[in-house]
Amino acid sequence: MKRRSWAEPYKIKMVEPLRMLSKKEREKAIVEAGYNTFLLRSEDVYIDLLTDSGTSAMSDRQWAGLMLGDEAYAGSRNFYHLEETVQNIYGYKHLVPTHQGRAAEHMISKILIKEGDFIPGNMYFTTTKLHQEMAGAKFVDVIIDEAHDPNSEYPFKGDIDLNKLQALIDKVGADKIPYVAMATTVNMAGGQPISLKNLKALRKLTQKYGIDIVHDMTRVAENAYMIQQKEEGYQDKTVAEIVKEINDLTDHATMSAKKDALVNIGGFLATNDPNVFQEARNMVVVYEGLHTYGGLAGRDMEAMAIGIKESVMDDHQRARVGQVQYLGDLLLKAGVPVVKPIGTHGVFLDAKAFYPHLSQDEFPAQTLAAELYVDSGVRAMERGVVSAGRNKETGKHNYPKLELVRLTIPRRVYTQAHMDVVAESVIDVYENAKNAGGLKMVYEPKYLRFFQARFEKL
Ligand code: PM9
Repeated sequence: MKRRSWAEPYKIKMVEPLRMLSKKEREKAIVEAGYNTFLLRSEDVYIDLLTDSGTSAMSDRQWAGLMLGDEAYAGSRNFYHLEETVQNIYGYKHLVPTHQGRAAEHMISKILIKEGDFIPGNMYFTTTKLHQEMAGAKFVDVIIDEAHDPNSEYPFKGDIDLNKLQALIDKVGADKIPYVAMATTVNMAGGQPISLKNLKALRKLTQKYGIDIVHDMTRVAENAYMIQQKEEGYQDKTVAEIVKEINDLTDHATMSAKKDALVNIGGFLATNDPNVFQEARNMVVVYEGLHTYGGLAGRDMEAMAIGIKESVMDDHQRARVGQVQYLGDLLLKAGVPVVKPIGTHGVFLDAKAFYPHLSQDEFPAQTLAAELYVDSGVRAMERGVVSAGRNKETGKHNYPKLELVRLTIPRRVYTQAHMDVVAESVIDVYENAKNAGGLKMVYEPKYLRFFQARFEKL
C-alpha cells in the first residue's frame, strides 16, 4: 500500500493573531533586551520558539476540565484524579504536586543529598544541577561521549556510559552517591533519548550498590516514542506501554508538566518510597502549599490529569515529534549545521559551526539567537556557555562542548507553514554568518544567569 503523509490528529478551534515588527523595531527591541531573548516582550516576537515549557495548546477536553476545578483548600477531587492518573499511566505509587518541575527538584535534592555527595547524571540540566549543588552535592556528567558530539548520529545519545559511572563509584564510594539523575529525553544534548537497553543495565548496576535512580520525566513520552521508532523489539509496543516500562525501572521522579503533559503550569514529585513520600509531603507545605495542591489550583491539576492521558497517545507523539523532524529535515537539506540526529522537542543549531570566527568567550550561541530574532522575529534560546554558568570552585565559565541555539517547538501551536518560515530565516542567517560579531556580558546574575544576563555588541 502507498504510504500517506501524517497530519495533526486535531483541528483548530481558536486562533491567536501574530504580529511582526519591522526590522528596525526588532533591532531596537533586541538592544533593549540586552541581546537576551528571555528579556524580549512576547508581543515583539513573531514565532516563539524560546521554549516548549508551558507554551503548548490545551485540548478542548483540558479546557472543559478547567471548569471542573474543585478549589477547596484541602482534598480537592482534582488532586485525586491526578493521583490516580500518575499511578495508572506513569506507575509511581505516591504523588506530591508542585507548581513546576524545579520545586520537585528542590525537594528531592534536599531529601536525598548530604553535603559532599556526588550526583552522576546523563548530562546536566540547569535547574536540576543548581538544586543538587545547593543541597551540597557535586554533579558528575556520565553521559556517553557521543552526546557531546553534534555530528554523531548515534540514535540514543541520552545513554549513560556505565564505565564512567563505575569509575565514579570506585573513586568516591557508593555511599557518597545517593542516586543517579536520569533524564528522558536529554534536553541539553539536543532532546536526545535514552534506550531501554541502557536503562535496564543502569538499573542492574545501581541495584548492586544500593543507589537509587531519580527520573527527570519531563519528556518521558517523547523518549518512549523514540524507543518505539528506533529500538529493536519495541515497534509493536504503544507509547503508553513504553512509558510504564521506563518508569518501572526507577525509584523517584520529578516532572515539569509544562512539557509532555500539555499544561501551562504544573509539576510534581513522584516516588515509590514511602519514607521519601512522607518527607516530601512535609516539605511541600513549607515551600508550595498543602500536599493535595502543591502550589496549583484545582483546575490546573484537572488539566494536567487530562494532559497526561493525551500525551501518551501514539498519534499525538507522531505529530509532535514529526513536526520537529520536519523542521530539522528542512535545515539538514539546506546544509545548516544542527545537532544530529534531530531530537524530540526542538532543533538545535550548532553555533560553533555557524561562527567559527567567534570564541566561546564571545558567546556565539547568544549571538546567533539575537541575529535570528533580528532577521525574522523568531525567538530561540541560547544553550551554550551562558547556560552552563560558572564552576562553583574556580569561578570560571564552564565551557560546554555543545554551544547551541534551540529552536523549541511548542506542542499543537504552530503549523508546517510556520516551520517553513523559520527554516528560511535560519538559512539566511547561516548564509550571512561571517558578518556576525560577538557579544560581551555586561550584567550577570548569581543564579541561572541565562535568564537575566545582559549583553552588548563587542
Ligand atoms: N525546561 C526549557 O525551556 C524551561 C526553563 S529553562 C531552564 O527546556 C528539564 C529536563 C527541563 C526543565 C525545564 C526542568 C525544570 C526540569 N527538567 O521549568 O521548573 O527541561 O517546570 O522545570 C525548560 P520547570
